[in-house]
Amino acid sequence: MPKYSIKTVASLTGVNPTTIRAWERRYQFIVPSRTESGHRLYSDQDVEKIKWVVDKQKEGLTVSQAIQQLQQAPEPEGEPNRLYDEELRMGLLDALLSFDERTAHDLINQAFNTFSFEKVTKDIIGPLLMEIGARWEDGSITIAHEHFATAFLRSRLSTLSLQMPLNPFLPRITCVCAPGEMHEIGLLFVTLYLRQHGYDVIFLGAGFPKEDLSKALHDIDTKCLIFACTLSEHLSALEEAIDYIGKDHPELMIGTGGYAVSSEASRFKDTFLGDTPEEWNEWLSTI
Ligand code: B12
Repeated sequence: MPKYSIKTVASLTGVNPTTIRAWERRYQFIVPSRTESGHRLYSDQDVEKIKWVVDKQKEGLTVSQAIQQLQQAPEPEGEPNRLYDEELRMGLLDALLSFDERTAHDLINQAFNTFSFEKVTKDIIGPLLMEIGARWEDGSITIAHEHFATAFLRSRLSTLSLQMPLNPFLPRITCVCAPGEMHEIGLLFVTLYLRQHGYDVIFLGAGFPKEDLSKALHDIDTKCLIFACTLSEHLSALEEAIDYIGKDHPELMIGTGGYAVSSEASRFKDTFLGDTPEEWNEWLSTI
């Protein structure tokens, strides 16, 4: 829980406030919360991270080397973290279902501060959205709650890739939902996974008619098009789109994925990327 002012952090770590602010701006390895009046508030984890950098500097590492090591450090296993991610997930769900955007920002900052991108998407955001789906289905929440939650998560997830460096030797990929498909968060997870691995990705989001997509692809210099489909009722439209675009862009590699495709994997055996990052990597290596 955020509780220390920058002055207190400076005295706890021996790093002066100007340097702490500079490290935040340059490396984004800590994202403090804010008080009502906008003052920074830091958590115990933030203080531990700054102390880690100071110790590594004493061992002769530069600040950026120390922070890189910190971000690559494996997630500490065991009970404290599982409880902490559960606490964060429940807190974030409550905040989103009570339309409390400020608390939701604080909690998702803490999540990205404490855990890797993979863990936050897999163990916090994914299950949270499943819970929202179940509550919508049993009528305990409205579609307005679902829209508020997804709009918030979509905007926070989209900003993540700003920090992800591009590998110019990798092909550009275009990601879009199947025609008629509006579930785009799963595809956004995949897009962030690709960007984290250096791919330049054009994210087109919710589905639209195949004719418009095919026309636009003449303006997008891309080697690969990846479709997402969550609802089985959109699978026929997806097959038509793959056929239509395949004829108009014979050089384009087309991939598919998502809940509905995964449930009928044999029907999409020529294009299905698989269900796990390992299977995605194998498919990507064939582009
Ligand atoms: C958010 C949401 C919405 C939002 C979507 C907003 C947005 N911008 O994305 C809105 C409000 C628009 C919506 C609308 C509808 N929804 Co809805 N929705 C959901 C909800 C709550 C979360 C979906 C989500 O983001 N999950 C999190 C992501 C990360 O999980 P995921 O999509 O499965 O993705 C994972 C994998 O599948 C995979 N993956 C996903 N995409 C891809 C792509 C590739 C290429 C690859 C390799 C992998 C991959 O990786 C991801 C990470 O593991 C689900 C509940 C649920 N159980 O999922 C219901 C749910 C999917 N919706 C449902 C329904 C019925 C609808 C509506 C028909 C409701 C209505 N009557 O209006 C409409 C249909 C709209 C349309 N035309 O598509 C049902 C579907 C039931 C079914 N038939 O299967 C669900 C299951 C709710 C429920 N419990 O009944 N929905």
